[in-house]
Amino acid sequence: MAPPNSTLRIDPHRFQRTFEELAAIGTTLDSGVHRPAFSASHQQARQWFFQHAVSAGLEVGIDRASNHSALLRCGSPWSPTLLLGSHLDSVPYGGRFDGALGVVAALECLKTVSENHLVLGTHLEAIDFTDEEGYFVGFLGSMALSGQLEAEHLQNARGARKLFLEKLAELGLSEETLFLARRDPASLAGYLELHIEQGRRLLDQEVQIGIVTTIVGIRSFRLHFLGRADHAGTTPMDRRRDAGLGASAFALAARDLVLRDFPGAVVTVGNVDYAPGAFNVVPESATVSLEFRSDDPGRLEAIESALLAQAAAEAERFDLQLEVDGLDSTAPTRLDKGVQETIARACEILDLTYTFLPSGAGHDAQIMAQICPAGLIFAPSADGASHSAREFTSPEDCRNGTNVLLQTALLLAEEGI
Ligand code: HGY
Ligand code: MN
Ligand code: MN
Repeated sequence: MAPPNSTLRIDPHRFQRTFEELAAIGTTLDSGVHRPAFSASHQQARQWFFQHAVSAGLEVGIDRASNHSALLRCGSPWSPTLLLGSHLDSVPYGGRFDGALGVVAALECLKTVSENHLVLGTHLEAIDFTDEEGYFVGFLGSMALSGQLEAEHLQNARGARKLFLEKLAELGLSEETLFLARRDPASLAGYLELHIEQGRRLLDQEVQIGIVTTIVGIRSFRLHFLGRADHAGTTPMDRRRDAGLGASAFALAARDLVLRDFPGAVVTVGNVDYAPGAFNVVPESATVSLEFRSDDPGRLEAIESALLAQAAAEAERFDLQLEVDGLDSTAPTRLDKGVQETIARACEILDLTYTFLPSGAGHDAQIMAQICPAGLIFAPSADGASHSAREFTSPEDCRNGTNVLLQTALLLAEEGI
């Protein structure tokens, strides 16, 4: 017998209107978005989220880590809450689907359940997590809500710590309040997230939905190559201590090392900051933003050791000092099997093709999976593009993904996890 409410579907036109409204906030000329955490455009998007939720008759709330939520009480007062979420912050000059799809889809699910007056075994909460992209601290909001945030994460903020504290203060928050955002895991029935794949496997396999099995582990460091400022014209090439050469040699060597010794893992030098940064001064220092990922904890350790040894070797080669700051470290995570199977059932109800696959991108789902059953649903990305204005997912794929989120939520809310 078909589960109750298995014929329920979202309103695709309302979804699309809502999505386009959000995409206009912080939009860039090439139809990307620029909404780094705590920026004016990010705050504007969060206010939009609240206004939209209130006008849909939903309760709204902000926790002490500035996670923004819309709540639909549709269970008995003591029912647990099923979280449907993602994030409204973006990478600098990113795409309009990363994170936003999941938040708009969650809102649409709550509206659909509300207007059909369903009574479920759980409440439903659409949540927008703070700083998922780690502009300051990676997965800040979900780390705080899940009780995993520690003082050292804040000390090692990837973005400038002073600016981070100022942004918190502007919101009436502080480092201390962040820890008060912790939720009792017993109050949560689970966590579901719809997200764009940000790769091209669904596209290449011509499959409509991805069901994520594991999420990659991520580590990041800041490497300081320290040399000596000298005159660019009068300092012979063999008498320089050029920090820029150490950084550049490291970036190339890191790529070769991972390709050769850790196939399938990835390493990225996302930024190098030279100082003093003038045409006519040999760089005194070069600060490297290093990040690497693997779905295997043991390999992450091995990659870290190999890369830091490589950095030390390049520093020695160019007669430089090396200082290493450890920043983020997120473990590879397996997602709940039962939730994966429920997502598959939702796809079958909707007659959508699906496949199980790992995620090379990090997600709040891997943080929430530490305290409750979590599931992650992928919608296809055109050309696999993401973290760029080229990001695109068709209205049909957005609609399919949101209906899978809705049907999965209904199955979990009615049958428990
Ligand atoms: O970097 C990531 O994988 C994600 O977009 N935060
Ligand atoms: Mn992202
Ligand atoms: Mn994302």
